[in-house]
Amino acid sequence: MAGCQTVDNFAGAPEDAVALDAQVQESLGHVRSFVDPFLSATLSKSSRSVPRLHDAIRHVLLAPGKRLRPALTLWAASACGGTWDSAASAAAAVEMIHAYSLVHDDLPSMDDDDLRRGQPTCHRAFDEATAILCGDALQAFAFEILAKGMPKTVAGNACEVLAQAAGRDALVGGQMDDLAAERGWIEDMTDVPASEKIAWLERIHTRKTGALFSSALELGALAAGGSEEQRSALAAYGQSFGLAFQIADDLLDVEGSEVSVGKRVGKDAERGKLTFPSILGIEDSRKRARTLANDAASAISKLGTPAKDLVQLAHWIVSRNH
Ligand code: GRG
Repeated sequence: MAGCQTVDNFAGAPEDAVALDAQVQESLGHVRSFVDPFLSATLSKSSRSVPRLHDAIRHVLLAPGKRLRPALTLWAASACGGTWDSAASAAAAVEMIHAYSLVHDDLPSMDDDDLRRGQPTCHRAFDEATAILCGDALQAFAFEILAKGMPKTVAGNACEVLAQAAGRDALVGGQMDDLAAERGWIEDMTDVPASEKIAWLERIHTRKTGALFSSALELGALAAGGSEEQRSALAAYGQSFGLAFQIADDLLDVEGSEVSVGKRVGKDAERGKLTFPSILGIEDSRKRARTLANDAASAISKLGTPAKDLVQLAHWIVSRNH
């Protein structure tokens, strides 16, 4: 049963797990076939004057990731009645921010990982300095293509949305909080009640992971000229989706295999890190993830058939094994 665990991992979803997996894999395949050539062409158009940096950027950006964030952007654009072409630069920009964050997260001074997306991390394939610069370049590049590619009337707004999601109160701040907890730079949480630990964990993940997902949806809606109602439905979807994704990611670290996940697993427990399974246990974490996936799907039910891919993705995200 490639790509899925069991049907009861996503109770409430409309199809059975195998069919859902096949459908979502196919839909994500369409996104990849659209986004990867766009990313590749965008990189080729850019300066090749520094071959090592260019090679490092290609190594990380074109690696076989799931392309979840571009999918959210393109599917949000579709859900608002827009075209993929109008949202292409936004989809690429969000993937660039994501790729940079993975490169920096994998560095020896952060998570110190050797494997990412089934291949050597950037600092392993090249060297640490190159990996730092590769992340820096990707971050700047994201804003360049967003500013150039979005309709002029919304380009400034789009840059603000992405900057907030990538910045000190979101991605970077969430990463800082995560490091602070791991390295004992904050008060010991051992005797804190479970409900407070969960609230704290949700705050970190909303910043570290959720904000970029939400910005991906918001950018798709902006590119498509979505209405206020469509945008607020997508924002509610994004909030539940982000947490569902994170709980599923924590579960994969406990239950997944390195081969299927494409990165080292079991490291949260090794480091005594606070995670949803370590606080709630496996079964309750799974239940919470399923409830969040259902909440995400309900939030966009009023968008109808054009939002079908987003609904399926929410259910799939909590049943996947990679
Ligand atoms: C370095 C500023 C900075 C931030 C790093 C991305 C991140 C923040 C940390 C990565 C560690 C981690 C496992 C975070 C939780 C979830 C996550 C972002 C998983 C990877 O995303 P996927 O599953 O990956 O969408 P692919 O490779 O499929 O794109």
